[in-house]
Amino acid sequence: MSETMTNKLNDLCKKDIKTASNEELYHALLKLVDEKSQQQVHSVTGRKLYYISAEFLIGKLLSNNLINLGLYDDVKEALAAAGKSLADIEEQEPEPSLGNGGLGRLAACFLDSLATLNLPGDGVGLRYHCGLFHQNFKNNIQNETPDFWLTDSCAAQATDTVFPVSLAGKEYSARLYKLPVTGYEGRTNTLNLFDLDTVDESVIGDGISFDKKDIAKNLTLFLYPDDSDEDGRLLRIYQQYFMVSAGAQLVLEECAARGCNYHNLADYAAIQINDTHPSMVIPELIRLLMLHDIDFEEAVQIVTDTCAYTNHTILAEALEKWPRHYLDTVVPQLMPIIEKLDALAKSRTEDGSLAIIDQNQVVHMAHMDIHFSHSTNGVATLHTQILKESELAGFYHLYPEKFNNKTNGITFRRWLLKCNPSLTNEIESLIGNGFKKDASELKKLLAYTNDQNVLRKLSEIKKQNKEALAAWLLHKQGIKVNTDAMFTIQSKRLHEYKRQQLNLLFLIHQYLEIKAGHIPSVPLVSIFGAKAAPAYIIAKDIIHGLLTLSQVIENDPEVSKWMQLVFVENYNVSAAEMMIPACDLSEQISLASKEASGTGNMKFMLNGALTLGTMDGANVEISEAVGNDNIYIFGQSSKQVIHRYAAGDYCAKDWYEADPNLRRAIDFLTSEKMLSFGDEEHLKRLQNELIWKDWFQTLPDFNAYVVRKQQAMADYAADQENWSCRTLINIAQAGFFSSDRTIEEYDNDIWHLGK
Ligand code: 26Q
Repeated sequence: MSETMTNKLNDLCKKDIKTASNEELYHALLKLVDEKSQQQVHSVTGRKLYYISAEFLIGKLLSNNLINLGLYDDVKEALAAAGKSLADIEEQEPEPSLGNGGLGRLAACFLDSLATLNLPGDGVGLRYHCGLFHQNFKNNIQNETPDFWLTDSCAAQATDTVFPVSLAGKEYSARLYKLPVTGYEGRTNTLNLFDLDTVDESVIGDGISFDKKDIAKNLTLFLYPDDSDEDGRLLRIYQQYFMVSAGAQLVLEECAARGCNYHNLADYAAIQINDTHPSMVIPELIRLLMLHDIDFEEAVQIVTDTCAYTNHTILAEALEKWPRHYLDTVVPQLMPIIEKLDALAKSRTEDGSLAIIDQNQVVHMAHMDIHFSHSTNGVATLHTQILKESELAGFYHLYPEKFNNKTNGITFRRWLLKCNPSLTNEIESLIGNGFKKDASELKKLLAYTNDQNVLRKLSEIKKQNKEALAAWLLHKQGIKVNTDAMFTIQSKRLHEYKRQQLNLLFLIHQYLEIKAGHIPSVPLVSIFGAKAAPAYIIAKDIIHGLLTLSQVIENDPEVSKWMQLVFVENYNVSAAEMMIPACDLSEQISLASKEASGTGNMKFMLNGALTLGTMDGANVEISEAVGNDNIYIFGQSSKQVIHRYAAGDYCAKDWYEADPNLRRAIDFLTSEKMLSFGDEEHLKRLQNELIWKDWFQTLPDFNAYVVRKQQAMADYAADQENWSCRTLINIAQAGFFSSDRTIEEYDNDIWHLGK
């Protein structure tokens, strides 16, 4: 009842909400959420999950919490009656900057699903003051500035709980902050974030630079501080150990309070290690158990039974390995334990490649995880298969029973209910609201594939979402886009393996074709969102190439009526929520075998975009779910790619020379037109990279990509109703990709959580 809600909000505001400012209303709503969510906090019996992760990319929380707590409609109505808008109030909320990409967003979706499924599962991470950098563009180049997101109103609540953590022989105090995590008609869990009281934002200098040695002041300033020098790499180890030592102490304290005697820790706690960043929790827990008079052998068994590890990448350079002297410096107390674990690992196998400490005195974090946890999982069927067959084959032979797959998922509360209310309402009017708790019910939509009214409605909703995105782009970046065009979007971290550069080459090709008088079947608005790691030079060159081309197009009226290139500044969760519902064609064009899963692919599908993608990661499962007619697949298979790598004879230059279109596009990077807006050093370096290196085999997939994308454009132009029908099939088949399904699988196979 909105009248009761009006009274409630008047009370919380201590004034008539008609006269309250958006800021006052924001604080009132925070209190409302807090009260309601506290009612859903339950005590725990049996096993409780601790999901330890360097990232939790949670996004803004207010609307999401209102939806989960069943308050959204009443609040919206009460506000509307007072002439206020929830969207405006949401503007008051800073977006938490606690993550970077897929792994962090996955952790956030998992927390939502755990709470929704009434499972006891808390997050453990760090309270970064500035998190990931804020991105802006100047002269077509990415600049990084600190993101001071941490204001009083949004911060997780400080507690009196403090744990001692020893870093490089000095004692520090890790303070616990708690953030409630609401579930959709479920329970309230907690995201536990640790921080140091002495961290000082004023030490940040130019851009995001700071004194990397002053640990007391800098420890939790940034997520993934620049690690191009040794001090930066050491800082990452400081952060990781701080997180896991405090986390391990929290686990032990909570379990003891519930009656655990530590010998039976695995009956009270399940710990999920999200990639290798929290791997030191293994030796740290062993160390702490030994301080409680448990001998080494038993401690190893307890920890193995408690911990499980998720791998999110097969890129060798992302598998963390540290020179042992880094660990000697930062965590000397762990080294005797890591050495004993290494000896134990070596006693289990003759194969030196499975050692924790290798001959070069390098410590392999993933190896420690696999030996001393009871489960190792990949994040999509293909990814797990590649781990078993190649990347981790030696481990798979040693421990076949430990390996399992858990295909990623996304929470439909944020990625449908919250970000696409019109589509949600339409679905509800067709199949009822059961899909909100059981995503497999979306299949009921298949009954409407021939219903012209429904198909027309879907097109209308898409068009409205495109208008909304256009208005947002105009407001934020002063860019006007043509909403009659087809919208194609590639939004994800910038990385060579994800191949934003392939998209760039297509757009150059398209530009040159239009200049040559070949008019495309439909105007195209090509949208990007991506941050490049500050020290990743080629990634920044790719951004430069895209921004420069964008200007070339914009300044050419003959072309700009047919194509536009928009790069969204500072891509984050809020931007994604605007972009994804407006997308017609979802670009998932990584080099096959390299993208572990992808989760953006699932979000676009759920919101009625068709996928243009390679047979990589979860794209494979998406293509199986929707069938070949409802997805645009192109490019080499993972087998071909792996074969080409093994043969070691890939020569980009041969491809450059053999294909005139490709050559023309690559040459254009340093053309007069590009140089009139762009910088020669960046563009030349990018061009050379493509001709002489091209580690991620962009060139062999170029032609297939162009053909497939133009096919999609022609299909879109030819028959809107048929396109709409295919989007409906994608939505209907998206149920499998709910993180509720993923979490149920983790619980059944790995965690076995209590209540
Ligand atoms: C590596 C070395 C040293 C320090 C940091 C890192 C580092 C940092 C971040 C390594 C990896 C990451 C992030 C990885 C990530 O986001 N992976 C993505 O995880 C998603 C969820 O499983 C998958 O869907 C994506 O395919 C995968 O790329």
